[in-house]
Amino acid sequence: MGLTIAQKIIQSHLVSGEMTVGSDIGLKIDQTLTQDATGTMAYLEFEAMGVPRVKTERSVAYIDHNTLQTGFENADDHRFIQSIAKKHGIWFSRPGNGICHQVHLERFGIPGKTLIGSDSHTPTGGGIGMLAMGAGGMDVAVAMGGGPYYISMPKMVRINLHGKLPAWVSAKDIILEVLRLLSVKGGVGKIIEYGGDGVASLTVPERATITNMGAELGATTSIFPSDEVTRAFLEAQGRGSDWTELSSDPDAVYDETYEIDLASLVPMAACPHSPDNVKTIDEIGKIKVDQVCIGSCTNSSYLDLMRVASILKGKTVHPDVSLAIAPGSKQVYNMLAQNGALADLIAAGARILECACGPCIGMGLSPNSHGISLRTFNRNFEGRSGTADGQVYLVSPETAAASALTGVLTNPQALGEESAIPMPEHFLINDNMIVPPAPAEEAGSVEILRGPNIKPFPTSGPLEETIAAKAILKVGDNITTDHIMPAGSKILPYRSNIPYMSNFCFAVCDKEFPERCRREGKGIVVGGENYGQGSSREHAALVPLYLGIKAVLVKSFARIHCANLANAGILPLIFKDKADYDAIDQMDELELPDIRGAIANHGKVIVKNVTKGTEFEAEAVLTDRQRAMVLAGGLLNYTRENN
Ligand code: MIC
Ligand code: SF4
Repeated sequence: MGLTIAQKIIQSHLVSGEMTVGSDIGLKIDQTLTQDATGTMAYLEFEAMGVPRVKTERSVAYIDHNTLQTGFENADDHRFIQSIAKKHGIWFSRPGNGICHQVHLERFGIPGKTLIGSDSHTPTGGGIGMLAMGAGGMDVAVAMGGGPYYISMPKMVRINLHGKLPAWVSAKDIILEVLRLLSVKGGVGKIIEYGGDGVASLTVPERATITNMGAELGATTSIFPSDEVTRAFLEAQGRGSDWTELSSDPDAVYDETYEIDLASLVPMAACPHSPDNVKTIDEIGKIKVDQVCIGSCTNSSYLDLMRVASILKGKTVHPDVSLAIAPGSKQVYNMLAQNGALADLIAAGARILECACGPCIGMGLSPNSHGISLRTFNRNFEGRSGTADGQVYLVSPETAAASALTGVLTNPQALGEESAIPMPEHFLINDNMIVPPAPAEEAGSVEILRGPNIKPFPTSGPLEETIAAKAILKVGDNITTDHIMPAGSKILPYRSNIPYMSNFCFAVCDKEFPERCRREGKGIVVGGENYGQGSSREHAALVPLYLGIKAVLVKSFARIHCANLANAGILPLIFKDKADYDAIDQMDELELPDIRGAIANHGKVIVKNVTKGTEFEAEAVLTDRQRAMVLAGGLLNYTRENN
């Protein structure tokens, strides 16, 4: 039987398990990446493992999230990461060099290789045919130490793209169409592979926009073939020798197949507050716009910003609109500066931000009260922009730029003829902001620089015989990691300070939650479908652990968050019968008798609702390895016990 692209990469990296859907597989990891908001914790965990040098082919530490530096905290963490990188064999991308996913695609990604990153948008690398997955910091630490990365073997989904996009419709509109079709949970447990004759018409940055936002489908990853377009991109990056061809076998078998006619697509937007709340621009109508933000790892490539510059050239941003633009990398920024496009953006009135995540993660540029913000980003979860009642619409760079000029949501197809933006034959290559690690023989003398913001991470003990705790919080469907552990400029600087962060846990849903946990000393969180969607931040598990959360009982989980809970030693459980969710009220007394025995022996997980006098069954969402991990009290304890 023929293989899909992903199955070929999995087969060549398989360390354990079998390639049958749902089985636990271990994969050899060739490359890792971290960013600073998850990196400090990941490197503290890496240090705790006691491995002197990374064992991957390439590991890169990026600084791109926490660049506001409103106090000493971020700068201290950056110095910590830089010194760790130097000592342990990791390349260091300095602040200002760009967003991890954009820079990794430009400078390090290689078709056919495996990559895990402590950021959920790591699948961006699928744009050049990498098997690139988001993971929790602990999993990245283990991979840096040479350990495999474990996932359950995903289903294979094929999306065939046919024909060519019409003028003014772009890659963002393709992925918004996929989100409309499949929803934010439609990709869970699946790898999305793109094929069909339309693929050849898409450049690598366009493909990367699509694989990037596959994270919003909940997919394990998304991937494009590696073809002549990929070769031309790598050659233009001076890395032609990294290219290999990669395609699926003609008789490859997919679990699901979808067809999209590119020519029939129109400009679209994801309306507040979910990336799958997709409507056409014309359906939404000419709503008044207060702010436009262009950038993020989804849409900040050279081609994206050249398109924006060509729309804004010689014009002025509408007086009621604030337009901010963050180029994705120093390479992009520098090229725009050299060819004059930057001058066009500045002249039009754009507020140019540094090459970083910026407003995408609420680091500045929060919209006004009730403000409508059009963003070329990938997430519009409630409150993520930093303004609780901000209304964020996710759009293409073309729609964003057109609307910035008119002051109302505008279909860019109204702009007339679209000018051609050619893919450069040579990108500007200058890696002077990427610091290589110290040679192994000098590593011993590198001092690790630790600031006072770094506090020890919480540890957990072995799983108790019986868990008895209240349903300390009950939430609904699609709870995101931004609900569980918000980011933004006030909280993000404290990613290495779990005690401080705990004051904000679930703040979006219930401000009393941290206080209640402290009073009760322990608790069980109850939730609906797709619990933990969004970010890979393991803080959404470590902070609840610190607050005494013993188990999370929901209808279904998002992949990375579920793994992060197990890594932290918190028990992830799903209702066997989803109707049992309705019968639990917040603060009901719950009991999981002999839970240790049930986890160890694959026994029935019984949940007693002591308050209501009822009882029902739940299931642990754990592989055999994760069972051992939870019994030991998390991945670090498990690794220590098994070394
Ligand atoms: C995000 O887009 O939510 C982030 C910030 O990049 C996160 C990582 C983090 O929380 O640090 C992600 O996507 O994994
Ligand atoms: Fe950064 Fe936003 Fe991309 Fe996350 S989604 S990596 S915050 S640009």
